[in-house]
Amino acid sequence: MSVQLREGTKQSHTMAENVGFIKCFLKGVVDKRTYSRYVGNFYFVYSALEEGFTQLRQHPVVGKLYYPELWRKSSIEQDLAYFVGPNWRSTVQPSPACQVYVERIREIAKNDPVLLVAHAYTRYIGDLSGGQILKKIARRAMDLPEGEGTAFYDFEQIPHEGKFKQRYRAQMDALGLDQVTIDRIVAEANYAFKMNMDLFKELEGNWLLSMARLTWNSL
Ligand code: VER
Repeated sequence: MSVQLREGTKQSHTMAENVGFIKCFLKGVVDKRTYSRYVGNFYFVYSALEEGFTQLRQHPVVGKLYYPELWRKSSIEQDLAYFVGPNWRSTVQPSPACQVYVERIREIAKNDPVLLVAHAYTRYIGDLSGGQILKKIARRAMDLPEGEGTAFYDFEQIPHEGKFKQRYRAQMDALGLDQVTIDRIVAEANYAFKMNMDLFKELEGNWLLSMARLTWNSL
């Protein structure tokens, strides 16, 4: 199943990398305001995902991928306290695309739990793969002091990201799922990529607005 997931989402991955916000981010163009919206939305996404895995830790399939060392909710809390301030809980809100994403995670956790595997794969394996590059870019782009605002990218309980990914893939392959279920998981992973792209596209609008504001202010 791990190979089918990788092959079956290749095109989505390329599309996600090509959304304007991500392209700018990769070039080191991102402001703190837009970035705090980006991590703010992920706070709600990971909260829903991690709540789902907690509720389903005894589930015969989903329970086999119960790895709290991957969880991002508390790292994102630290980053939001840095970017937004100590009262971030009263100001950070999920965007419309984020609400759709969170609703989907909650719905499948309740009615079709096996599909949660697709969501864990899309986010956590992605985080483990691109995380260190993105951390460097974020630090440089926003001129962040050492150890501030980048907890999202640090997996303190996972010393060897590559080895962990191998273990995770082996565990996915050992779930013993039939082809119909695997196909449904691959389709859900593509939907997860799409929902990520929708989040990024919303931010693109915000980013353009911030740039226009900056230009206007400097005239
Ligand atoms: Fe990707 N990714 N990624 N990625 N990624 C890799 C593997 C991988 C990279 C780099 C890499 C996303 O964006 C990026 C995902 C998921 C996602 C490398 C390996 C960069 C530079 C970017 C740009 C930001 C996004 C947005 C997502 C998901 C929303 C997964 C699931 C995987 C694992 C593929 C596998 O091996 O199965 C260098």
